[in-house]
Amino acid sequence: MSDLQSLAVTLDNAAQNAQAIAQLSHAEQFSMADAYEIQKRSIALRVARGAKRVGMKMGFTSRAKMIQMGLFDMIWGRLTADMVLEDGAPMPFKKYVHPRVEPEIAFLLKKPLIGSITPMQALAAVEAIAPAMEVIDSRYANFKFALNDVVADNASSSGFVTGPWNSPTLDFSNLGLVMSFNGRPVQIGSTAGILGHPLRSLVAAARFAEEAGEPLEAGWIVMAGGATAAEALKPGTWVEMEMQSLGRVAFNVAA
Ligand code: OOG
Ligand code: MG
Repeated sequence: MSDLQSLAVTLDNAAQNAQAIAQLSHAEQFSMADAYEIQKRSIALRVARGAKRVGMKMGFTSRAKMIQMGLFDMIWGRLTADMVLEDGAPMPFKKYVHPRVEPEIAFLLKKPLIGSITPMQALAAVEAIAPAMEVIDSRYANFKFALNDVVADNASSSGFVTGPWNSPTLDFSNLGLVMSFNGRPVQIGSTAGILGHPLRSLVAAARFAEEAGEPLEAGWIVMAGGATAAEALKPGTWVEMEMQSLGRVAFNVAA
């Protein structure tokens, strides 16, 4: 089998060139531990080029996402500064293979978190919460993958955008949300779709951080995971997500 480093390079190249590749698991056998090692190494290549680590994303934290992708275990990925999209700004479609968007909620941390913690301890580390959208873009052809493939591919991370930051003292357990394309609703849901309460996603993130030996740091953003299924993006689309009480976040898919 190819070594983990060469698989990391393959994925890093696919992401840089926006070129789909075949699922790694079709040609290689690798464990979930190997998959996270490939992810770690491929992000290290990005960081070596100057991309700063800015947080962590959770994946498959809702039934809607699990059912859409046919995978039923939580996963996580690493967020870097080059993935940040600006609220209301153009999103450069050409930099992606086949991007999709999903509504999420973002946590901004004011204290580090790691290990087995209670929801109360997780909340105490949150500076602010924001309505957010994640742009996912699998580096695999046809957006098809097994769990080890998608973990190696940094959980399809490619972009994220956060809206206004709000106090975490407001109850965000069940906030309605509507994601729309050019004013037409395409996904309707609630933050309760994320593990029944998005705070559980942050608790799980702290546990994953311990497994990886990489604490969640103050100043980092944690993306809680899609509350609904993801929608494919096309150029010429104004994408907006409004979340009850928290506000709205948007971007424009440029040609
Ligand atoms: C994998 C990433 C999942 C989420 O929010 O559930 C994810 C994918 O669906 O491509 O980002
Ligand atoms: Mg996501």
